[in-house]
Amino acid sequence: MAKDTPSSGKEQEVVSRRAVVGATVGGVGAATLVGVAAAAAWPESSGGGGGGGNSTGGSSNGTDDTSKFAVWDPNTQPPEDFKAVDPVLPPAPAETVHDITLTATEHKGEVALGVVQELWGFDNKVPGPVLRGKQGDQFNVTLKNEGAIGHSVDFHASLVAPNVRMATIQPGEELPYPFKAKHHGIYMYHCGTAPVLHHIGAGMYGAIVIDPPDLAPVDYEFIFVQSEFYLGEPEGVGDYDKMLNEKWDLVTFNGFANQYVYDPIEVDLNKRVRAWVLNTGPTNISSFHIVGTIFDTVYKEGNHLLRPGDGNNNGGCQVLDLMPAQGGYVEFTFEEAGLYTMVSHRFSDVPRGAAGVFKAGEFDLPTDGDMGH
Ligand SMILES: [Cu+2]
Repeated sequence: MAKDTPSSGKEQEVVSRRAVVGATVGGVGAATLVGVAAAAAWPESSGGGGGGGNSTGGSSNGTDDTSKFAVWDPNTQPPEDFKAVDPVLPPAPAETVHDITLTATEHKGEVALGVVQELWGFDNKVPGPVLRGKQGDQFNVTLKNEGAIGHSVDFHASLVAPNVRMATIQPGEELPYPFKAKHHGIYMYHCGTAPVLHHIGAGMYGAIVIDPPDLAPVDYEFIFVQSEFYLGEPEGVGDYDKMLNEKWDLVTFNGFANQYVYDPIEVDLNKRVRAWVLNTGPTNISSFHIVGTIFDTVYKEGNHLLRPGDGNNNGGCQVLDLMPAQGGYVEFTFEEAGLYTMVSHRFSDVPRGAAGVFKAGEFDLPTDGDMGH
């Protein structure tokens, strides 16, 4: 189980990455990187305001009292020792049979600097643990409910009878969910208990990666799960009326607004990087883009759309577009030393937290903090 999660045993790696940032930029902190990497994209204020979210015009979230909701101030500065969730995706374990226990719980967690919500999740994580195997592997999942309300799990990577395997179980119960991963891809899993929108919106989702048989070796593999949050009261659960009305407050990669802006991902130049991306929604779209790069390889929903040598005459891709529950990967290299901002190019989501930074190679930070993007 533990070996299937990207966050296990990675603390040291995070620490060393952070140390390199400090050494390289002469102790310039995460707050400076926020300004340098995203100055033009950041609002002076608002963006995370209560009842803000997707402004589709006219629709009400059903309450006049938006003051009760938690609010994220996007100008909040991270502590110097801020550590992002490790985005490294470890390789699939050698075993072909994966015995996995997933525990459904409710817990308190921070989704943006200073914003704590009651989260419904798997293994006390939002997103839940990343699972990985190869095409043809057997997954013997056991769902345990250690929460206070009914939950369930729905693996999009499985071919099973929903009324049997995806049944809601009550607190204290458990349910076996065995399946064979017959089709490769990056799939969503989520709680399917009614109202599903509320359970997913409160955090009950995760990714399972089933490697294609011809997956080429790369220098770095990362995974980014995009999801949006609909802030409820401070330390309360996400607001269901906001979810129904598509008024999200935060858009995050791996469950925390701007975390890779505060704690950039370090890579060497001219190395091949693969970024797996899954959009778990529950409702928003994703338009994954990295400023200053072109993707030369794109895999989406079980299919290679672009790959060097496939006869495409050096075609390039700027965005991996993902509807809710879709996923794929892109590959690219950084050719010049610098800071490369990743975003969802649905740009109203950027001031809501859908941004991150890759720090490629060694360089001196500019002093005026303007990247012109
Ligand atoms: Cu649930």
